[in-house]
Amino acid sequence: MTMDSTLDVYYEFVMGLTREAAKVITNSIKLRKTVDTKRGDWDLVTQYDREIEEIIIDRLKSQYPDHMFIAEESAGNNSPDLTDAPTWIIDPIDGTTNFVHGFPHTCVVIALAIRKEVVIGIVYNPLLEQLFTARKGRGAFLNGEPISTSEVDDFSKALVCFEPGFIKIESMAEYVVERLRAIIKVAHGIRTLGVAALTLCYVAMGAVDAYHIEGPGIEVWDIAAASLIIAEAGGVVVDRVSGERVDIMKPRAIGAANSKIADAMVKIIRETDERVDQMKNSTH
Ligand code: LIP
Repeated sequence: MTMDSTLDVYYEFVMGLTREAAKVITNSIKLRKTVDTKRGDWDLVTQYDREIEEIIIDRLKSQYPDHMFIAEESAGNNSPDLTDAPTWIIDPIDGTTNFVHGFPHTCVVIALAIRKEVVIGIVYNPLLEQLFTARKGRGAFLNGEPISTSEVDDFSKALVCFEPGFIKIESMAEYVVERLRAIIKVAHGIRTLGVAALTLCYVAMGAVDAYHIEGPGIEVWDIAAASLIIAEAGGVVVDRVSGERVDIMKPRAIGAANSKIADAMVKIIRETDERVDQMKNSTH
């Protein structure tokens, strides 16, 4: 079998599995959930996150016993390692707070990395029936139709998504507030959805031009699948400090329709952070 046909077999298998696992979201969205808090009240887990993760890992393990797994609810607070082995990277429910509230922007996320490179990405919101998929080198799709990032290359015309929830963390608060203020001043508009993987896919489909996500608990499972989907749709996902391609294991990410928009966002955040550092130094 060629590499491509092996990937196709993995892809077909995991697509069926994603749909099956996502039924748990559909069936439980209106039910009362048992909600546990992880790092803070912005970082939640329910019994359904654990149930979906178990379904996905059990089925993948019995099909591919030599594959590795990095999954949100099994990883706990440990920073996982990514090796060269085929590794399934899973967020059983991304946007758990949305899920808890019945806000219908929540999804199952599965990526496969081989030799540390993401080769399959799937992000599925069963509530709005949005299935984003990509295989390396073969384009990005929404419900089977090809998608591409927007042509906006002027930041003042960009619709930008952002996660302000991390204002709750004292050490991040001023940076997040000031980044938000700076982006609002320059961009066309700002939105916040509370679900990293789906928002990155909105960049991939051209509905959003840039998205910044960074904070404790934002890990490889939030960005692995969608970073391939954005790349295959013609966009970029960069590190907000270097402006270079993001290291999926250290996601302080900017997803953007193109490099021009990504560069503009990197610059705004860098200048804002410098101002906050100066303010903090002058008050000490
Ligand atoms: C969530 C992210 C979201 C962020 C939340 C949380 P989870 O992931 O997708 O963007 O604002 O704090 O980290 O925990 O629902 O998988």
